[in-house]
Amino acid sequence: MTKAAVVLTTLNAKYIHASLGLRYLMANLAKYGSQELRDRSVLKEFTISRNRQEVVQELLALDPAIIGFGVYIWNVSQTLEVIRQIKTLRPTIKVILGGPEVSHETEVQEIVALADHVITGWGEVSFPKLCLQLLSSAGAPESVDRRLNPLGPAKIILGEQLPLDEIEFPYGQFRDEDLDHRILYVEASRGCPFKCEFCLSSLDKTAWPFDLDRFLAEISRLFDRGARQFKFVDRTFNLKVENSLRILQFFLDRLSPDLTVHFEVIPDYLPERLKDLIVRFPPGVLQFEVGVQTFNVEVQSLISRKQNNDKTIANIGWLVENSSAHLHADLIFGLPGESASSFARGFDRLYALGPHEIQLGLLKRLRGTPIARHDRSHGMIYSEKPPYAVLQSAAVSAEEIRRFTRLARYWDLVANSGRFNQSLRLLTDGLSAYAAFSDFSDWLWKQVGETANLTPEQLVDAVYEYLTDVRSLDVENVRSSLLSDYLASGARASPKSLRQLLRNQPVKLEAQARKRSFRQSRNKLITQG
Ligand code: B12
Ligand code: SF4
Repeated sequence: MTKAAVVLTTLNAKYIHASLGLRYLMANLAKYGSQELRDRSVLKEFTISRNRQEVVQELLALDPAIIGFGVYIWNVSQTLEVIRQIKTLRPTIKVILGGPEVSHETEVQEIVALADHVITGWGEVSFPKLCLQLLSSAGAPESVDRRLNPLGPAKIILGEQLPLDEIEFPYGQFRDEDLDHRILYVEASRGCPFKCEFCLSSLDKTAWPFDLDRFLAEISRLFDRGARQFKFVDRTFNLKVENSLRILQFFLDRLSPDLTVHFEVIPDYLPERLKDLIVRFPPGVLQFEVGVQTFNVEVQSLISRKQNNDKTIANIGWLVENSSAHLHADLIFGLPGESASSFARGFDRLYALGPHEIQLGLLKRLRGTPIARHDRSHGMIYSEKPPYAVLQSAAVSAEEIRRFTRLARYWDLVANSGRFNQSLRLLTDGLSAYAAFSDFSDWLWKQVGETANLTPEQLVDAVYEYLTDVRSLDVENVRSSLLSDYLASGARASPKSLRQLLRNQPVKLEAQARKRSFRQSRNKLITQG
């Protein structure tokens, strides 16, 4: 080996997201490569908002022979720019790509064309092997190199998939700084047995669990080092109930005031034993992301999503009523065959159950996903730019999609923010909560013409104006619910509509206490994209 430095890098969506994939790769460099390879490799993370030139300079300053990039839907455009500059400035550096975004449709991607190699799928075994190959041929005399391997490694390499127990865990790679300031992604199982066509995990065919004793020993070490925010990336946490029970019990035995544990769950499977354990958790600890996506049975069957709607409703209702878990339920707009009115009906069913947040997502055509088979039959048109959001379908027009996108943004600001808990009830009052909120959203858009940069005070004034002027609700009633929401949110400025009331409002200890508890609960929220 002449130059042995390997840099593993990625551009995370935000600083709080620490890359789990790259830490797996780092952890397996010695086992599937060599100790020397591990000793001379570094992990370097950036965020997508970092200046591209600075990223390039920092990478080049490490003078590596190989740079491995983790490529995802949120960073592919920025990573492409970085690689373009690196290839111009230092063409001898070998660029290896990996990650879900470059694991499919490699033949049409500009980023792939620029790279030297791409490892599709899992990277733990194939990446170290490829690095060793590249480094040894870089160090060997030209003639020897050519004789040993006349063509060199292939450009597109299918990542080797060993049984999970042969893979080293990544958790030792988290530094104390990560534990203190970032979300810790952890993984008790990989893959998903379901086939929802919009989802990349539908290609997995099955889910593989890690050995639970080994896994929990790792999590215990993280916990002892002070980690308190865990986010499980398992596609379906409640798939294998024995494992779910042991994981929940693990955290129940370690309850502490700042502990939060986030799981993705399938909504229609909640056996009694699981319920019995869930109810034992105090508020603030458990966060469940419940993928509902659609209640329309025809759409479900079209996209191969198996979901029992009655059980889904019963389980979400049960969780809201009986547990302290924070529920975050997801719906997708724009699925093939789903019209705006069918989506509205689904929303109303979900809203009536009272989950703490409803995440309104727009359908995306992820590279490699089977949903593409409906493109013709359902008139699906997607953006060519990441994240490849749907622009139009036979069931929803482009204007309906734009309208939904604005609504989803306002829904985040007003409903999911938790800042308008009482006033939201007034805003959604009507035969259809969705239609009522849509009306507010259309009105707000006409007034402000933007969905970003709205301060909490502007929103308070807008809600006030809408409810009193447009809906003609009783002024005092509206003011009192807005005031109560505003004080609970802990905001300090003074919206016009509440100025008089706020002036008369002594700074009460009670309000300060509410402010603190609001902040605490917001801090606990780990939101998912
Ligand atoms: C954490 C996460 C996020 C985080 C971001 C984390 C970050 N680092 O910044 C947040 C919450 C922001 C996020 C957002 C979104 N996400 Co997301 N997210 C995930 C999640 C749950 C976990 C990723 C993970 O750690 N996996 C575990 C590790 C071990 O797997 P891995 O990352 O794939 O890494 C392996 C291989 O890919 C490979 N590999 C990785 N890097 C490298 C590098 C090299 C050099 C090599 C050789 C190999 C290699 O080796 C690793 C080990 O085997 C996955 C689902 C999942 N369970 O994987 C979805 C997932 C990655 N997200 C997905 C999607 C669609 C989104 C959203 C578009 C969702 C939305 N809102 O509609 C948004 C994007 C927002 C945007 N700005 O565009 C898709 C992937 C799409 C894609 N092509 O990248 C996934 C796979 C979900 C799915 N099943 O469809 N997400
Ligand atoms: S949406 Fe959920 S259940 Fe469906 S394939 Fe993806 S991970 Fe599995």
